[in-house]
Amino acid sequence: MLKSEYLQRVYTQVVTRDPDQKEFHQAVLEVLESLDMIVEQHPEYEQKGIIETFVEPERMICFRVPWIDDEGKVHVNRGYRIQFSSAIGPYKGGLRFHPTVNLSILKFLGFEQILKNSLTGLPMGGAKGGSDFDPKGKSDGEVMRFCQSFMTELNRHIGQFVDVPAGDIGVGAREIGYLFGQYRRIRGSYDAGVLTGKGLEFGGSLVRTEATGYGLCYLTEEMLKCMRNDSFQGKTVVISGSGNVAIFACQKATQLGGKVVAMSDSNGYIHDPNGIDLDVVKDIKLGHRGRIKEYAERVPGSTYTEGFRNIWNVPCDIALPCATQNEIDGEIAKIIVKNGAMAVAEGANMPCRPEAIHVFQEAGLLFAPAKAANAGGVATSGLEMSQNSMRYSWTFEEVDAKLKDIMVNIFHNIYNAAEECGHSGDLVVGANIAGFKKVADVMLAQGLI
Ligand code: NDP
Ligand code: 2IT
Repeated sequence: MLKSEYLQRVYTQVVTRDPDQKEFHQAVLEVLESLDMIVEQHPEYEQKGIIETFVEPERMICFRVPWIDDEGKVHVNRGYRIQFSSAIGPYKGGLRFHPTVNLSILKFLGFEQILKNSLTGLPMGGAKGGSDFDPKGKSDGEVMRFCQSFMTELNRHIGQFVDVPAGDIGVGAREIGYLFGQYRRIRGSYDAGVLTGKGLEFGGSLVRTEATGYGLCYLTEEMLKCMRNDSFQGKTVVISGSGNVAIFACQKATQLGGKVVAMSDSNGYIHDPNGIDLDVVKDIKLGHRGRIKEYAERVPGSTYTEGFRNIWNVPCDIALPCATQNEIDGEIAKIIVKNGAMAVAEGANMPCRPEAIHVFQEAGLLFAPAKAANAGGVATSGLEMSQNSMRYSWTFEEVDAKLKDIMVNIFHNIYNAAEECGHSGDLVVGANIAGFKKVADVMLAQGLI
C-alpha cells in the first residue's frame, strides 16, 4: 500500500486498466513508492494531474510485420513503438527483438526510459519499441528483410525531431544498419539523426558500442569511491549476459583493476577463476554469434554450467547483472549476500526484483539502479545526435570523457536527491525522485494538461 491516497488511486487505475501487464506494474510501483516520500510537499502534482498523466504513454503504436524466410515462407510478427513522453525532448529509446516482447515489457522499458533520459541531463524524451521476432538462428538475409518490413511501417512515426530509436536486446549494429538503409530509401532523405548506434561510416558515434558497459563501471567506480572509499581494484566481479552491455562492462571492469570470473547467456554460464579472456568471448559472441558454452571448450581451467540463473552461485565482490529483467529474485539475492558481495549495479533494465533490492539494501550492500547505472548507453546516443546535428565527429577520448562526466554527475545527483529527502544512501529513491522532478517541472511549465 502506498501512503498517499492520490498515488494509491493512480496505481490502482494502472493495474485495473491493464491487469496483465505485470512488468509495467512493477516498474510503476517502484517509482510511486519513491514519490510517496515527496508527494505531500508537492500538492501541485495532484492538482494538475501530473502523475496519472505521467504513467500513461502519449502514444502506443502496434503494427504487423510480414517477412519472407530463405525458403520463401511468409512469417508475420508484431511490431511496437511506445512513445511514452516527449516532455523534455524527442522520444528516445531502444528497440528490442526477442520472442518475449509484449506490451507490458515495452511499457515498463519506455516508462523507465523517461526517468533515465531525464537523469542524463540531455534533452531526450522516453520511448521503447521492438518486436516478438527472434533473430536467433536467422540468416543475415532474413534479418535484413525483417528489418526492412519493420521500418516500412515505423518510418512514418519517427524522425530526428520526433522519435529516435536505437538498439537493445537483439538489436545491434547490423540491425540498425538495415533499419537506417530502409528509412533512407523510403524517405529519400539522409536524416542521420533518426537512429543512433549507427555504423561509424554513416554517422555513428565513437564509444556508443562500449557506452552502456563503460558507463555502468564509471558509475559503480564513483559509488565505491564516495560511499566506501574503495574501487574496482582487486575485486572479483560476476557479470550476467554476454551481449553488448556485458562485454563492455567486462572490458572496463578489468581495465579498472577488477577480475571478472563469470559470464552467461540464456543457456548457462562460464566460470574462469583466472579471469575471463574477453577476446575469446568477443570472438564467440561478436565473431560468429555462438554460445557461451564454447568458451569452456577453448579456455583451459574454465567450466560451463547449464542454467543462466546459476551464475549467481559464483561468489563475487561486485555483481553486475547485464542480461534481462527479473533475473535476480529474493532467493538469489540472499545467495549473493551470503557469498560476501559489497555492491550490485544494474546494467540490464530492472534485472533485480523488488524483493532482491530489499535483500541487498537490508544487508547494507551498495545498490545502483538501472535507470542511473545503465544510462551511459542512451547518454552516448544523445551525444551521437549532437554530432549528427553538427555534422562533425568527436574523437574516442572526447566522447569517453563526456560519458564519464555524465555518469559521475548522475551518481552525485541521485546521491544528493536521496540525502535531501531523508533517505541517505538509497539510490533507488534518489534516481526516481531526481529523474521524476525534472520531468514533472517541465510538464507543469509546458501546461501539458
Ligand atoms: P544483447 O542482445 O546484446 O545481449 C543480451 C544478453 O542477455 C545475451 O547474453 C542474452 O543471451 C542474454 N539474455 C537476453 N534475454 C535473456 C533472457 N530472457 N534470459 C536469459 N538471458 C537473456 O543485449 P544488450 O546487451 O544490449 O542488453 C542487455 C540488457 O541491457 C537489457 O536489459 C537491455 O535492456 C539493457 N540495456 C541495453 C543498452 C544498450 O545500449 N544496448 C542500454 C541500457 C540498457 P542469449 O544470447 O542466449 O539470448
Ligand atoms: O535501455 C536503454 O537505455 C537502451 N537500450 C539504449 C537506448 C538508446 O536510445 O540509446
